Amino acid sequence: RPNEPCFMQKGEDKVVFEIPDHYYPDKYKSLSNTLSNRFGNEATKRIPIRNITLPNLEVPMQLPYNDQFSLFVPKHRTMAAKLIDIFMGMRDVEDLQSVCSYCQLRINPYMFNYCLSVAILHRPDTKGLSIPTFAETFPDKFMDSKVFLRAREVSNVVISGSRMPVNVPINYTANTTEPEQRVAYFREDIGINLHHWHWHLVYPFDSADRSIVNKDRRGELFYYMHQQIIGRYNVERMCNGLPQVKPFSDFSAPIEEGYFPKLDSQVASRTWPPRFAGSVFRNLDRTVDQVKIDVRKLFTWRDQFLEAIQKMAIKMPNGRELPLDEVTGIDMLGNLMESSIISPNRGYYGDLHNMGHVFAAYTHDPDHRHLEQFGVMGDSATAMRDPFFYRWHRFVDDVFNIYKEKLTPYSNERLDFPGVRVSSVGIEGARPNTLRTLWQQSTVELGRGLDFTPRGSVLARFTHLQHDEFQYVIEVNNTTGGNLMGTVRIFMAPKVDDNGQPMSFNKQRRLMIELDKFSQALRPGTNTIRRRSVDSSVTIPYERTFRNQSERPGDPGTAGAAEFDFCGCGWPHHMLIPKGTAQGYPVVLFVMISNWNNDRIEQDLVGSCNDAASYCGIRDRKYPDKQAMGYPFDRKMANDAATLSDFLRPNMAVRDCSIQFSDTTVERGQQGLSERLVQTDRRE
Ligand code: CUO
Repeated sequence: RPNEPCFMQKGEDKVVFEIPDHYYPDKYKSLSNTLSNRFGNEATKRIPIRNITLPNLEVPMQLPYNDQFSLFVPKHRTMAAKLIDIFMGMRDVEDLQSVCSYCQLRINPYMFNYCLSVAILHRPDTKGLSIPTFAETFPDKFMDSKVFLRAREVSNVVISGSRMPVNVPINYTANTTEPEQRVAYFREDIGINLHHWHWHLVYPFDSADRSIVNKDRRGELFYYMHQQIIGRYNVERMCNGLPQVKPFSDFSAPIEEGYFPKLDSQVASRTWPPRFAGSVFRNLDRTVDQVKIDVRKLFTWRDQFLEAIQKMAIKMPNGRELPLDEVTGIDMLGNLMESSIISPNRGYYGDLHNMGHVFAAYTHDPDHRHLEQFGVMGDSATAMRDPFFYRWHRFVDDVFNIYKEKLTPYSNERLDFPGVRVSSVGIEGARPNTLRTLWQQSTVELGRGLDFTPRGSVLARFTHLQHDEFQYVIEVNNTTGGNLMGTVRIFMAPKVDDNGQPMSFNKQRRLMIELDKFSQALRPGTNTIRRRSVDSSVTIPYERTFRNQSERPGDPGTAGAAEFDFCGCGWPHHMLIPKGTAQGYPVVLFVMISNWNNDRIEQDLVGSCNDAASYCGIRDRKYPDKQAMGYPFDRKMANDAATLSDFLRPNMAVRDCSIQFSDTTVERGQQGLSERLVQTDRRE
């Protein structure tokens, strides 16, 4: 916790860290005795901190303690990379703990938290260690600032233990005059923003240890995970009568969408700046952030991408050309676009995606004359709140899509699984082939991230979308006479476009959202596959998104540690299914069974976080599917008029379904079907 040296209180535990005197910054030195005696005789545990030769922290200390920290600002990235390297380089956990206790009062808390999280995630001796969810450490990044005022009142008036949760309203950033507000429940969903923050934690931009950055198919996953976000957002918009999001491809055009986040930074004691409707990207010259760049640069970089895709080859720093082939092309483009230190040629293709975030984050103060910090687009924990996030990432996705459209459409051979016929797919729930969505209220602990006394638990109650759990039922016939292994791929897309017209395959494929993917043994003859929605390879359960320890039995530090280890990346399960409409929103459910022998990656998955692999990959492993991400919808069909039914092969099936939204709110735990299925253990 920022501003709080050398002790920690969790439940009944009162822990004091015995910090070497010279670790205290000057302002705390005179207090060191008082601080280390904070709990007096009540201290339940005293942890001596090892006195070590401290590394040089000059670079990460350049960021002022109370400033905001952005992964998208190149200078911040460099400082963070240095700190990550320091944390990664510590000999053992005790030395790491020692350097952390020294850093904690000196290094910007956001940067400290990010770098320590990256290190915990990547050090062999800290894997499996539980750290508090980001929403608990920095709740100010995820909810209305008024909540903290009320939390302060509550904690002053009511003793810990009998406090009622503070309510976070579902709609607080605009009223219904703003059409974009119809999808605020998606943009401002705490779980979605946590997923995105986690994703960028698992895939950091910069570090001297390239292996942290250079993960298997990282660039391709950057493309695919964000492609799916845009697909899901578009489906959500269509459910709410909004057109699909428009790409932001003319960098000199005004941005129609304004955004007023109503977040306050508890660390910086500042309100996050808004962006007024009609703002434009302006040339940046901010000495504090070492950012000096013209908007023209974005056009140049974009044209260089388009040129590369047109030639299907990228320029390398040595002047040679490297072909964009169908296997590694998207990975190279993703790395160039993002970009991270593994970009094959940052000098030429620049930093297009990151700088889009930076331009958007500084429209209100491009030269720092008002001493303002960046807007929500500048932080991976908050960016998805802003409607502009989706316009920017739609542009990014359009560039990738130009490349994907140039690939030869999948041949029959690449799609079919001879001898396997999927005769039907359907949904089993309260009503067949109908998905029900509704609102649910859940709570999250704020106590940890609140910087005021008296302490103790303060819960915030927030409202989010939820669905009734269901099962997919797939009937398959294996006519080969022998045993087979297949990969079951389940997607969903709207039936009709924004104008109510049937869609061509080439339009619909970009709205195909992945729901699940798993391998499956197929006996000779008829097989009935039942698969529960809670087992999705896309999502993680609520408990993991929020790591709401108070709801879980047992000591997370010992028994059941695997449940609590640091696998926070994964689409939040409560957002698996789009909202639908009160009348029932028509969607098509698609299933394909491909030949596992062509898809499989030989690797050992024991002990890894592997249940949200579709959007997050698997920690320390290869992406567990050899096919291109998004297969079979990542390429177009040759005939622009063709529809999904023209695409179907015997190993595929579709079913018309409908998503019925009911405008009621239930408390977590009160939702019959959903809870029953969630509570059965999803890790067999
Ligand atoms: Cu995740 Cu732009 O990459 O926000």
